[in-house]
Amino acid sequence: MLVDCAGKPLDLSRPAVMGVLNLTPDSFSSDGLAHDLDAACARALAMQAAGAAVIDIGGESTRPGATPISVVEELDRVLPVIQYLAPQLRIPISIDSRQPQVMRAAVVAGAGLINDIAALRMPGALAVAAELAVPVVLMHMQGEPGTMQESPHYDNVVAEVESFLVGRVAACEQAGISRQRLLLDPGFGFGKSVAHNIELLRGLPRLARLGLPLLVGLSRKSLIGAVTRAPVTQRLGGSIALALLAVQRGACMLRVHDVEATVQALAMFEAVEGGTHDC
Ligand code: 7PM
Repeated sequence: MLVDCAGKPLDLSRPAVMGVLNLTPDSFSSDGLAHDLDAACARALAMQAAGAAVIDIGGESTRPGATPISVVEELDRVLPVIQYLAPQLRIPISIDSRQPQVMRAAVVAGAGLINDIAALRMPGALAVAAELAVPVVLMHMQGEPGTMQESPHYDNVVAEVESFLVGRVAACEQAGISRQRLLLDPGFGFGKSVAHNIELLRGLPRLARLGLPLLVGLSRKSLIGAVTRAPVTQRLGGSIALALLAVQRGACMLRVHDVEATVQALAMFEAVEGGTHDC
């Protein structure tokens, strides 16, 4: 399946990698890119060369406990990078934002995809996404980034994530956003305990049966730290394992920090499983 991202094609017929370019100064993956346009752009080009299908650019930290930033500050962080990078990349840029104003400015600046951890629940977001006519990732989150990890609760995490996503797909269709433009994401780590995350990964095939492409973000997440005790800088092995387990269960896009290693792991997965895997 080829999805058009504002003129740039995204091939979802086989598992694809979304490389994270984090422009928040405090994030565990920012790697000091926040204040260095050249370094940020070099990183994006390197991720493309390593086989990324999309570059995800975000300026708001959604780390548990993070303090919210203003729209102006978010725009200041992401717009220069998008403007500079979009003409140089052959792959699309996704804008990781909950704010409709940021979505619009980013797409005008050259982004081709919206990645929204709030699944277009901010006032005005549905209308803006409908108007921009680019693909949208709808992610599940219980609570708000600042407090979501304090006491996550579900009776059945897979069923509840599924019904939330089904509801957001309906809201999108009602707002004039066709299903063809939607990707779904269970939101690993967003208002979920370690047990919830593992249950959700086991239940991924059920979400895949909704018939829309599934994106997952498991790279470096605290789940790996909880199981292995590895600090955030040393979670590559766990991240690769979770990436392949997710693809095996129906994920068709992986949001990762380590593009080269993930692309290599996927190549081996496909060499063995190729053909049998339906994305
Ligand atoms: C602290 C906690 C810092 C979590 C950074 C993060 C996802 C996402 C993020 C995801 C989609 C990170 C996350 N995670 N967007 N944005 N899905 N669609 O690991 O899982 O970068 S932020």
